Amino acid sequence: MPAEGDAFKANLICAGILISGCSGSQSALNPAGDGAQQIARLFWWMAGGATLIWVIMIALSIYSLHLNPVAHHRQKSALFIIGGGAITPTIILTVLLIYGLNLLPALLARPSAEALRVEVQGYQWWWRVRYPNQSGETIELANEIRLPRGEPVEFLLTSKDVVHSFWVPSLGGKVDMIPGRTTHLTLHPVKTGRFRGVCAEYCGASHAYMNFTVDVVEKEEFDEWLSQQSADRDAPQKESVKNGEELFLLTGCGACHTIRGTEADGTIGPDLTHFGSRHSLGADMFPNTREYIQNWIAHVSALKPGVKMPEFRALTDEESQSLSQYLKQLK
Ligand code: HEC
Ligand SMILES: [Cu+2]
Repeated sequence: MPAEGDAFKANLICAGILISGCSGSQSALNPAGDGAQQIARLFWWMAGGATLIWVIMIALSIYSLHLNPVAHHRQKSALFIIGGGAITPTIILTVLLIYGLNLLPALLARPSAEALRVEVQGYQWWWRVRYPNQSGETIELANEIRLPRGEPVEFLLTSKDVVHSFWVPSLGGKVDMIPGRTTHLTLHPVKTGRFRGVCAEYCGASHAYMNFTVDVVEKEEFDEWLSQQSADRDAPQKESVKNGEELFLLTGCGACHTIRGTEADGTIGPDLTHFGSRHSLGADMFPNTREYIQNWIAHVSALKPGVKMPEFRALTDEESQSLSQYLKQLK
């Protein structure tokens, strides 16, 4: 039997671990967007209501233990049971329901026609992202999203295979991505920072590795980023980069990946035009470093279960190194 002090310490550590889940870049209780703030408020009201009911129930249980076990007045007991067991919970739940339903119109409202609209398509197990750029073209990115602070942005969501769900807990609610349908979600970020998005609907072996990041930045920074991402890849100057690009095309990577400005125009996998500027590799699974990219190319099935990219074990070390070097400099 552990001493009482040890038990207290263990409780304290557990509580600390639980509470630490309430902060950080993926917490609905640490809101950085309009929708998330309203959802967090609803959560706190519900938690408050539940605590109140819990306290009353415990108090009544303790009180009942001290009652004299003799026959009680029938009518009074019936009143107590119906009042406490049916009427009170109905009133509390109805108030919470009305409060919750009241939030819906604002959460579901679609922004004006001028608002930024971003298309996101879910795939097993990554995200295709399309932005309209300043000159009215649609550009394609993957696995990372950037948003200007202080503006509502509408997401048009769909899936290319199974049902996924798009959720950035710090910014707003979650919405299913359904094959053959387009669903809508409006996010209105109010704080800058990096937030984490997840797939919130079990979608197969690597469901847990289907994540993305959302960077909320000031409007000027956003515009600059978008115009940089709209450009084709920089034409290779150095010999090593030229070789890397040639190898990329020769190896057949271009059958599935697009690199704008080259012949690679595949659409099965993520667009890699500016892959080197992403923070992560494999839908927020690994840091985007040369070592991880090299490993990814040679052993991808061991790294991400069920991944829809073949591994290229036949490549020599020099070749996969050259490819990773090439991909890393695609800023
Ligand atoms: C049959 C299609 C296919 C081929 C061929 C292919 N890939 Fe992929 N690739 C994919 C898919 C699908 C993904 C997304 C995997 C995931 O994250 O679940 C991917 C992901 C990647 C990523 C990570 C992208 C990101 O945003 O995180 C890199 C880098 C990559 N591939 C490089 C290559 C290279 C280099 C080659 C050639 C040696 C290649 N791929 C060949 C389908 C392919
Ligand atoms: Cu998914």
